Amino acid sequence: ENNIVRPKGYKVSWHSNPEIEKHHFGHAHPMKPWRLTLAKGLIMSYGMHTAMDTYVSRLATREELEDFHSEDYLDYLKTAMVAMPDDETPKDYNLGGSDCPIFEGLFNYCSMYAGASIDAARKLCNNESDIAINWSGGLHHAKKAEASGFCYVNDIVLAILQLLRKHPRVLYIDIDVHHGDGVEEAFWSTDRVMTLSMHKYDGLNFFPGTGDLDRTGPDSEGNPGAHHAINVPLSDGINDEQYVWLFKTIVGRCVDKFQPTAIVLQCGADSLAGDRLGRFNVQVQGHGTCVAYCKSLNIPLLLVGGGGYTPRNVARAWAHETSIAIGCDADLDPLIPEHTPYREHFRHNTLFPTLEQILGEPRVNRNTKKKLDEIVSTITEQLRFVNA
Ligand code: V1P
Ligand code: CA
Ligand code: ZN
Repeated sequence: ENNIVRPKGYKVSWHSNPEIEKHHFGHAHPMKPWRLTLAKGLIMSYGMHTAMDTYVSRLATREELEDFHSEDYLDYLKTAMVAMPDDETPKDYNLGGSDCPIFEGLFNYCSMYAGASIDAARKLCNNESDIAINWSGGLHHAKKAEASGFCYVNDIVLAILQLLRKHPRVLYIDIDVHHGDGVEEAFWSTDRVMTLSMHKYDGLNFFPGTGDLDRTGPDSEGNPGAHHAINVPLSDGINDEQYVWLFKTIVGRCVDKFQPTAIVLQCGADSLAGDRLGRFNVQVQGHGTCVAYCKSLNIPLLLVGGGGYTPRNVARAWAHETSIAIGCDADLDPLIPEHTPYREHFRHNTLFPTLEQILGEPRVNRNTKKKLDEIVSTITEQLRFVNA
């Protein structure tokens, strides 16, 4: 066994439930809750569970879900399976299509990942944790009364609403390869939440089609939400060096200007090289450096999951990021432990495969230095309008 020691005077809470992992979106669907089983196996084979406060996720209550979602949408979500015969595909609330299928146990699945994010947020509010982790959450596309992009209930919005009970200002950061549109929309008109998403952007050619650089908040100048939405549109093939430089530069400036009292980091692992739906060349190290940077700010931190469609890479990233949260990353043997469940899934038996091992041939990098500099200077200008 690796001897992972609990950090002194530093508390990490880990919220999970094996029930969540058993749900199936359907065989051709890229979202596999089973990736959470793979991640948990890796986290536990390194012994990291002994260095955290672990909690079994519970179902969010109806009242908690109604903090954001409409009553009619929740009613429909709860009864969809019973009401709809198999041969009928309802399109109400964007449910039942190929992206957001209705499957067995859907409402329990949604209520449970939401319950975990709400509990995690409460741990931070009570000062019972410094970092709280829910890898089953991070479902950033869900709207008040609409499912979207594999997301039905927006656990991030619900968690931020909890944080806002205690915290004057919350910074939301989203490193999923997709635009965090649902969270951005929910807090569009407030200056108490700043949303920052980095994502692949190519107009309507890449889901969800929003998140251009000039989407910064409500246009009307009197609206408090003006300038509080930050979007970093990227092209295919961005590498660790560029991604980490952008992340530290932009997050650093946001923290200076906005002075958040809590941070929520959505760690979507579809920004990693080799992802089934992603387009970037980011590696486990670069993805993890974003988490390490947020931790270094010493502000209460909520880590949630999100996308991630190549399960072995999702598990590697979230296990590595759990170790960063605990502060034991330097103690992990990069060679995956012999007794790890499903070890055969981790080809090359390492936490940190090289780009060549992941891809054979890396994706062409379409992000020029000039474009990235332009993004940083535009956002720096935008932040001149932001005060704590
Ligand atoms: O592109 C679309 C829609 C379907 N068209 C009408 C437009 N959907 C995407 C959804 C991606 C959702 C990402 C979620 C997250 O940000 C957070 C959990 O990671 C989509 C894609 C794609 N390549 O973009 N759906 C599917 N692929 C899909 C493929 C097979 C079966 C079902 C869905
Ligand atoms: Ca994103
Ligand atoms: Zn995504």
